[in-house]
Amino acid sequence: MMGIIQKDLPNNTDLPIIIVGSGFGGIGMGIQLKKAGIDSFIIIERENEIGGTWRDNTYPGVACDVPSYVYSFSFEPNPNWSRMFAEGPEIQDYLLHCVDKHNLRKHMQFNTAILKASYDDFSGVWTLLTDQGEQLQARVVISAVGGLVDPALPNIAGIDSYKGEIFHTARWNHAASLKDKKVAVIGTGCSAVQVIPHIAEEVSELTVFQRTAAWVLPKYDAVISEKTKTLFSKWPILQKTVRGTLKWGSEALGPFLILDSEKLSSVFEWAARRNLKKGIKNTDLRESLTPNFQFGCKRMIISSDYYPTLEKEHVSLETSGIEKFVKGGIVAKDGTQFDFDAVILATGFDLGLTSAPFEVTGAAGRSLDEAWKDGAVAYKGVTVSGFPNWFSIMGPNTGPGHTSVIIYTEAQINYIVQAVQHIQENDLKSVDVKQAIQDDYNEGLQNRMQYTVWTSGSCNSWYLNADGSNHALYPGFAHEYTARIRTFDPIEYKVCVNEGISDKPVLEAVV
Ligand code: N01
Repeated sequence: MMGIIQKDLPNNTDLPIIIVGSGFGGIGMGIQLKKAGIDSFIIIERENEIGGTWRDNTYPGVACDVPSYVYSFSFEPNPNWSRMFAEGPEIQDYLLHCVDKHNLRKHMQFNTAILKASYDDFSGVWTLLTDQGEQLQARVVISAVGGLVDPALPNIAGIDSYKGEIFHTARWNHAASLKDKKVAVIGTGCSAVQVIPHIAEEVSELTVFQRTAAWVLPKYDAVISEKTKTLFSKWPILQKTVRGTLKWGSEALGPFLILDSEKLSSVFEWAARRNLKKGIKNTDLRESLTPNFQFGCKRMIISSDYYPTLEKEHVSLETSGIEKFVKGGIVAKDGTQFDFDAVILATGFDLGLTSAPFEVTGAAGRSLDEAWKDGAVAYKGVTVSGFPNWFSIMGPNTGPGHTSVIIYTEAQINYIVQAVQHIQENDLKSVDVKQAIQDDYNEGLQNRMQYTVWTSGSCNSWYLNADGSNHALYPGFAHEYTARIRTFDPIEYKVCVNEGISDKPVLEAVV
């Protein structure tokens, strides 16, 4: 050990853990910290309520496209899901229930956005500057800001000149009535496919602007009977079995959705073509809706009402592309001008998984943006070398292409709890993943990535960076990822004891 000046520092228990974000990640983290007997944490939330995605996405038809029994915490099962694929408000209620049950509200600080976080090499303390002008200090920071949060607004000429209603699906304007209005939807991703059938029921005309046709599978949704709910309440093991079956079922289908194999992809392509044929009778329309990329390259979509809606008389599909917005509507690339009362942007999100959530400065004054200039990397998606005691939930390369993201989130939470326990029990100043360990992990991961359908070059998607690399998804099975992240191993970390303020930066004062 070298160069330690004995000065009094607050011990670890005096320094709170700061969790940024109160969506699934932040809430799950709070619950598991409490279960581990750790109560000294604050959850900082920029909005005025918890819920993240499920607070923000309130568009008509919003629902989960992963079965609820597996899109929920295994440690907080809900026997009362009303349907197989719960709708948005029910998922938000579930999260509110989790917060109340575990008394998390007393840990929350709402209406506070973090602007900057910086690490002090000497004290090993993170300082977070908020938009309220506060400076919060923490030994450990857990970034749970989510990946699909900030709406991506399209860069279309003249968009500011349009004078009608215009809003994004994730910022639905409930004050704007669409009843008997001429409405456009731009985009045909998961959000669009959910919203289109719902608004089609009330608008007078609906025009859907499609840039890329998507593969759509039928949605096998079902209402859950009261008898089933009672059974699950009385015998939680039954619900656990259903969760396990869903989880292992999706794992079995994983290779068909992950690997760059035309043979494997053709199985789902066949099912999606069948769904298209069944849903769309008009052959020209069917042709326009036939995708030209390998199944799985973009996130698959499930819906049983999207295609039938497109065949309704007052609904049309526009595929010639958008030239520009004008005051009264949109001019398509083929010159056709459309007048609209309202335009709905279902244009997706700026991916937050692979960029710094705000200005983050780690050890030796290096910024996270600098560390990630060639693409976001982390060890197991959670820790980043040179950013001691900084943990991410849903960080780089942790998204699934075939199953519930909550399985991955829970595994990360469990790993972070162990790391925090290790820091607290050993009164450590910091743990910082070794660069070589992180590099090895990511080299292996990116090697595997070349065999995935996501980087096959057959499509463009939000999974990919501008250079075509994928820093969003995990190129493997969920059970394999969760096994890899099951145990926090301090040997993989540079560990620094908390003996006072070091006269050397933490990175040098390693034991
Ligand atoms: O966004 P997207 P999303 N001009 O990026 C089009 C999750 N999710 O909000 O394909 C014209 O998928 C774009 O066209 P193209 C889920 O993980 C989950 O629908 O790029 N069109 C595309 O059609 C999902 O993957 C649930 O050519 C433009 C669409 O807009 C993720 O969120 C529900 C355009 C964007 O599709 C994102 O889904 C909803 C432009 N300038 C979402 N810019 C669940 O049920 C973009 N597009 C859990």
